[in-house]
Amino acid sequence: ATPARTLVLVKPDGVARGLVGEVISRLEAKGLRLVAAELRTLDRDVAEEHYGEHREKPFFGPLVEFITGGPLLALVVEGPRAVEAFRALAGATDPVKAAPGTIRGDFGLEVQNNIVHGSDSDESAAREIALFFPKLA
Ligand code: DAT
Ligand code: MG
Repeated sequence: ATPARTLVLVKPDGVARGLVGEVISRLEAKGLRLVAAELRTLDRDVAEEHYGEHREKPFFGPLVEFITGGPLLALVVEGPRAVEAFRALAGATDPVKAAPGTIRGDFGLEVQNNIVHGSDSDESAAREIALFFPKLA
């Protein structure tokens, strides 16, 4: 069977702060393997599609502005239970509540600017990988 895959984003705040190497180091050290990588600035329609589940939330507008506001690094990584493994490395959504030792817990202070994205299920991973890397899906 092919190993599980997940979509990881180093969001524009993480790229601007020079945390790309730190994030890649942590996921590689964990044993996850890079399958694809691309630095790009998202169009609004791709951002709205990516975060479609949050369309009705009050933070949706600011979230789309933030995620389209500068280059991000999109990664596909694979390994056993890749979705769960990367979510554990990332930590809780709110970086103040995220445990120290996690990416968000070590580097973040604000919910919106929480440095990384990781797909939340295998189904989300398949959808998000198809959105960012159509040739891989
Ligand atoms: P996660 O990124 O941990 O999967 P999510 O899917 O619930 O979290 O939300 C997507 C992103 O939206 C999250 O990374 C940061 C932002 N966000 C979530 N809740 C928020 C809130 N209450 N205020 C501002 N931004 C929020
Ligand atoms: Mg989510």
